[in-house]
Amino acid sequence: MTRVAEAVGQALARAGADVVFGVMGSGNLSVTNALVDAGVPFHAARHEGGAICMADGYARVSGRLAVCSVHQGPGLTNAITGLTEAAKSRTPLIVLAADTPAAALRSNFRIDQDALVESVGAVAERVHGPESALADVARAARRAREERRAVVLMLPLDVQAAEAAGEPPPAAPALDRPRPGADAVAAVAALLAASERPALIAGRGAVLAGAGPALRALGERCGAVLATSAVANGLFAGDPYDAGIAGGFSSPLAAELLADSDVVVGFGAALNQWTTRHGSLIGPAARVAQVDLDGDAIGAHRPVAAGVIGDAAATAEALLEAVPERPGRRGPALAAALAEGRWRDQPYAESAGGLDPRTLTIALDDLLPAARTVVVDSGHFMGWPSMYLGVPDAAGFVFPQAFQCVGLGLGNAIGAALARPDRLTVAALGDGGALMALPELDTLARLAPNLIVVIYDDAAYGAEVHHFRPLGEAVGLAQFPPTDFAALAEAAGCRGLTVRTTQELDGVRDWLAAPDRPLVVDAKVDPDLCAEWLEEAFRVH
Ligand SMILES: Cc1ncc(C[n+]2csc(CCOP(=O)(O)OP(=O)(O)O)c2C)c(N)n1
Repeated sequence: MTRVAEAVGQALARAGADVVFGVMGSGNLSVTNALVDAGVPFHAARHEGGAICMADGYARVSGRLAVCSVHQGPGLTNAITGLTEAAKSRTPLIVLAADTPAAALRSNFRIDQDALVESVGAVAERVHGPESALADVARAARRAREERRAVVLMLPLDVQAAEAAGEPPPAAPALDRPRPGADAVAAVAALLAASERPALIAGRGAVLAGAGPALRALGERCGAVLATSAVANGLFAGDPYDAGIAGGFSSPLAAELLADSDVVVGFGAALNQWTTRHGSLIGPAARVAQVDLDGDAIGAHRPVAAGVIGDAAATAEALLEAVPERPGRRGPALAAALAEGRWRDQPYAESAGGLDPRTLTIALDDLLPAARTVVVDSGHFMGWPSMYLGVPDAAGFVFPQAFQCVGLGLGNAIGAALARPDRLTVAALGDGGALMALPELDTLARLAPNLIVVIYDDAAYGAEVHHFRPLGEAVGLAQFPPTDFAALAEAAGCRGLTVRTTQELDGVRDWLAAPDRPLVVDAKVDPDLCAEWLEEAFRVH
């Protein structure tokens, strides 16, 4: 007899599940075994909070469907923080969550799982019964993919144990993204056709749509500078008119170019406070247009002169047909300025109070192979890797910041490393975020030899220290004695290296020559150096 649990695992494999991360419990072992038997690789995390982040990072980098498998009740609650990030970032993924039987009213494990996951923006789906099970799986997979949602598929224990029945639903046709309306495209085309200094800003929607090539061509057509929100960093890598990240991490030249633009068009970008530096990167006379699949996103943060509901790639292609060839603001002088206008080209006064994080990051940028995936946790430090480490493309940058949550970086990095084992994965963490993800040092040692963790270790929740100290507030509660991350790493089976000077990065060079185990670099950075972007963000906090 085939039970529903097995049939669900098999159906999910057929629906395109590429990988499964999880923590085993009695409620999810059978379905996960079925996935593995159907050829889907399984990777064990040590905490569900790690497993969901691994699935998120894997999906972001591979563009394929990742699954996270958890036990009912506490297995799911442990995954909720990472699930919130995935849901807010619109990562297409599936959480397979066991659930208590409807009649088990007194089960210790019982919670309202549907309400819980819906409250954080994920989609609650359910295997309702043996007859509907295969259709339920197909619907969950389709919603994850087509709607770009984090879907939680509930698997009640009694339904799992029942005998499988029912036929697979007929194969669904592939769907094209909605084509933009002709009038809306014409309105944006008219703005670009009249623009002297256009800028195109791409966000995560553009990355998910694969809009990079069409946007590069559109930029060329109308003579625009190209920029991305932080989360889409890398989308225009190598383009001579790529100004890099728009927002707090913008280089001085990028900020100047963006603020001086007469037309700004966002593609799958919210144009929120972060991307516009609280509005200051969009000049008062600039005309703004926004392209988004979600009508609610258009004009949400700033009034727009034109809006298009449509896929970023399809709309960029439609605009290419409608916009005449123009020089816009492009020319050799601008290309030359951009080539020398990166953050690492800016002079700075080296910090006197310990390792300068800029010097550290520039040295790493030189040392580490260019074929890399950079994954950044949240905290004060997060500007350094985003601003000073180059990335080869959008898949080479993972920025799980939609929930502004500390501690998601390590799990995302392990998932990213499994998605792209051909590239070196660089996990940039703060000491606070590293300690929140500590159980996954064990997973790191088991699964991801080609991964370097760089801990910007200021022995503090630096973001809080730098926020409150200037206000005269005591910050001792956010400061800690030193942590020996190298020893923790070695104990978990990784290599550990403590770095106080750039000379000590020789240990990284040695490791790169023979990366047998992942390397954890504990970089003891100057705790008193406050990043300019953070100072500025706090001024308007
Ligand atoms: C889960 C979570 N807890 C608390 C916070 C508040 N918070 C924001 S930044 C930060 C400090 C993070 O410290 P660390 O990882 O060491 O990075 P640093 O700021 O020192 O560079 C904290 C606690 C948060 N954003 N997320």
